[in-house]
Amino acid sequence: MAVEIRAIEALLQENRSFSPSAEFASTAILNDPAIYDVAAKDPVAFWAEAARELHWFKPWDKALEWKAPDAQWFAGGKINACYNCVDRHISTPRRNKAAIIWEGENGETRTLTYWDLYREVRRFASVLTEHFGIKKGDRVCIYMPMVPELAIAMLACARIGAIHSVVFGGFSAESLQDRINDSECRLVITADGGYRRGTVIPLKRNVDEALVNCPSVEGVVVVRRLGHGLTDETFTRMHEMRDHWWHRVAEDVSGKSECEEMDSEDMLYVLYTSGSTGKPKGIVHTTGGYLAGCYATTKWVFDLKDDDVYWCTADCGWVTGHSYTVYGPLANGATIVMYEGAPDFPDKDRFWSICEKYGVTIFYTAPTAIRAFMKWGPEYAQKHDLSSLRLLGSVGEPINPEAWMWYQQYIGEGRCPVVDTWWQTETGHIMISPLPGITPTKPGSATRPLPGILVDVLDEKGNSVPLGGGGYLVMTHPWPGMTRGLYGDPQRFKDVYWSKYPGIYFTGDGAKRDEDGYFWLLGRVDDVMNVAGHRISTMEVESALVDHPAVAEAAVIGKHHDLKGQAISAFVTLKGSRAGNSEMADDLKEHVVKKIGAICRPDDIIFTAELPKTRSGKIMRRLLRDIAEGRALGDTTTLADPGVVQSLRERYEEEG
Ligand code: 7RM
Repeated sequence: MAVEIRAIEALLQENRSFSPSAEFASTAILNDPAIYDVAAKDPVAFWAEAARELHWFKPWDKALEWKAPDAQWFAGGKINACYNCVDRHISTPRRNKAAIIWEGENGETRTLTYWDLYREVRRFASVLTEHFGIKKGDRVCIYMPMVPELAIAMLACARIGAIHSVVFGGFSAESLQDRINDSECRLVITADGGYRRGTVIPLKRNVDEALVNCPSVEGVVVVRRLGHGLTDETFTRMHEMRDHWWHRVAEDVSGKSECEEMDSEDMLYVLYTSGSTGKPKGIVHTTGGYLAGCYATTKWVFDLKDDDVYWCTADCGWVTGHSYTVYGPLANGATIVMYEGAPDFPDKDRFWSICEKYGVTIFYTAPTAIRAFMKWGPEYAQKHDLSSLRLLGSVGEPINPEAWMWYQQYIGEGRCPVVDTWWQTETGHIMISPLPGITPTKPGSATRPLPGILVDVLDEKGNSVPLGGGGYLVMTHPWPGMTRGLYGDPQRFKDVYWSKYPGIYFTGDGAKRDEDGYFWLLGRVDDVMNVAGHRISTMEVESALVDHPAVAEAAVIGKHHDLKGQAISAFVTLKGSRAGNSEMADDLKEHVVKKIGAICRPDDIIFTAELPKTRSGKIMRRLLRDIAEGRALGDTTTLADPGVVQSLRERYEEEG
């Protein structure tokens, strides 16, 4: 094994790039590099051609209407996302093809063909309209484990024109409450529970807690996921009138719901994501452009064909689950794999056992997972036959070259192209990524923007930085999946994304371009952390900490972590002259979990009498990062009291 690891190091030393194999390229959906130039000449016409592959009830009048920051793609066109993901396939031989292959954490499996999916979605859409009176434009919150009903619920909303707001099942009752209230959801769809690493996540109990203060919610639909014994008393107390079992309400509706003809610019969903202030942002996506972007990029980047078995490991609570578990692949009529649980349950080979069992051909996951696989060792993958795999993808954070090489060598067995895909909740779909049959890859680089996507790297003044240099990553031309705004907050939308450079979309990421024009992403330039691929704002965690009665002040930073990318470190000042101890630290960690959820639990808490601040009172997180990561301290001249960092550093080194 040592020999093989050294082989990876040697490969890295060579600093080489990998060109698509002739074999892969010859059968790839895209294999002519001319596509980049064709698209660059007329990006709007290029995207319009892609959008024409979808089913439109009525064609659009104009492909793009653009007055920054407001874009309208395919305005005047009539379309339905559910129709494109489900209905259109049942009049083709895909009718009997597996749409969803699902595996629960405890090993049970279910397969739904496109016909099955059609029937289930139609029935649940009837539940929404006939039983609950949900209409076009109403918001519906979905808080569920990764079970087929989650995708069914999303598609049923899309079918009738209701706007879904999926909240990741790992979020706490309070986070759920904030999100429900922000967009005033009328209905919540949940399950009695879900399984994660062998324990039950009490989703319904969290919903009950959240709904104590959600005046807009009229009803709750509950999927029975747990066994009967666990269900009724332990986790689920059904509130009469308000709560309904999914399987019961589905019995007394017609099941004949038809697709609503939506305007291309009608809202499809809202999805909350962390910003640099405490309040999460409701990212809005509309229908026609978003679906066209997801459809086309899924097909091009993953080279998706009819006989593929495609597995994106992202939970539907994140945008990756929206675009690349549900909308993109299903619009392509693909077979998708959906897995409920943890990658190391019951053992660390679970993902590879799933790949082998279902013959997965395309596998898409996050660097944080890849680094965990690396740490566990290649023997878990080597226990399984992974020869069905033909393409690997990565998303969520910068992938370090070692992890990239390890993924390519041990999972792809040197045979599979690796696509490192950069995009955001706000961009809706992949923006920077190789095309696997065309673009040579370099480990650690997302390579270049997709055809039809115009990207630049700017300096502080807005000048384009020449090749070889770094700066702020921006988009200089609208694209079909771009967010149309923040739910109910147009001003914040302008401030956050469109004010740094007028008319240009600011991503919040830093990037550098090498001499070949390849992009190397450098992470966020604002106060947003990336913990195991999840975006968490430092402010959100800080607010949770200062909410604790003993805390006076808190500063939170993301500190480098080999597996998770970043880990949360919190510097805390207690009220009065209290000194912190380990019980207090545990208490604070639990408090954060309760306020926002387990993914936000700080890894370490450092008690300090004072935080380093500028003279204007701004906490200098940059210095805290230097301390936490053991670097020489950067510029301290703007500090109000330079002594603070010195003593903090000494304390940190003692305790760390
Ligand atoms: C899809 C998703 C977005 C932020 C983004 C980046 C980081 C995502 C990559 C990446 C480097 C990548 N949406 N990011 N993908 N950084 N290389 N391939 O993750 O809204 O949750 O996060 O994630 O900082 O701005 S997200």
